Amino acid sequence: MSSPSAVSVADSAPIAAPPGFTDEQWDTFMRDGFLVIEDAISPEDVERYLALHDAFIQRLNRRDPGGFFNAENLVEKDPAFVELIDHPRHIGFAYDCYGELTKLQQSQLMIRPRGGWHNFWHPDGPRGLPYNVFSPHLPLQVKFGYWLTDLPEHKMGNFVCLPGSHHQEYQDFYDTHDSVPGEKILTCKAGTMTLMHNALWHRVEPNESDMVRKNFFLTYSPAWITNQDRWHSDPAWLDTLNREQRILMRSYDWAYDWAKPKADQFPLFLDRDTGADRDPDVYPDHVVLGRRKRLTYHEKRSL
Ligand SMILES: O=C(O)CCC(=O)C(=O)O
Repeated sequence: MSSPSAVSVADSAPIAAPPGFTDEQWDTFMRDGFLVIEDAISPEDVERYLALHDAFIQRLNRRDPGGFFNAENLVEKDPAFVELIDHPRHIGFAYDCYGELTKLQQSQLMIRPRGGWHNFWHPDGPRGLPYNVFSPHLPLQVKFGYWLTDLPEHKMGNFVCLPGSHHQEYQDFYDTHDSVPGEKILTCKAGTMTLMHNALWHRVEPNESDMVRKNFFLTYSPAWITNQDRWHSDPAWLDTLNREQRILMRSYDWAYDWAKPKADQFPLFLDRDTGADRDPDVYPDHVVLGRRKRLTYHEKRSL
């Protein structure tokens, strides 16, 4: 668990949403269900994250120290990872999808060493009644990959996906490790960031190399989708976070707050272009901020 500081961070004024998708990136993401952004993480940050990643692993008393490892709710487990909740290199992309109800749904740290467990083809999200039934176009989860080690070749525990497969509910290769025509085996340099649509079919290559694959995954969703890695966050830990981080963790006492957060949760961000906390001319003035719908980036694009 975390070691929360006793310091409570006072709320600062709302800030403008950091940059997100370019129109071209959005088109690629929606077409392929996947987006690769090279050099998104500076070499200094890659080095810093790797040191934190290694230190985190070393502190654990792992039963299988040579095997696959996945830590969940990473951001609450070590104060060093708190910055990942709302880091400006990716949070604007999540905000473009989920706007004022954006939530960090899962944060993970992974290692994939030689011979470690690696998963079968699958999409993410619910199986029996997938998100696609209700949301055949827009993702209800977006998973950001922070790649901290070079993956120059195949068979290094690479992430593999079938671009464009996020509209196909049934695949014969489900729950197999089969190689399929059209698959993309991610090779990339450390410092690459990827975005994945939840419904994209993906699997993991075996690692037959001596390089240990190290990465973070951060998954965002609307607040009203169930969390993947926690029930609630520790209130003392929440008190150490900045305003945006605290909102993004979406830790509420009242169940319906995940659908209708209380007034103090708005705005999450101001409009990045206008600085406004609300959309103009859509409601009469008496409608208060927390009860207003605000357009997301993709809605504005299709106006
Ligand atoms: O580790 C990976 O590359 C992918 C993991 C995965 O399949 C998932 O997060 O759903």
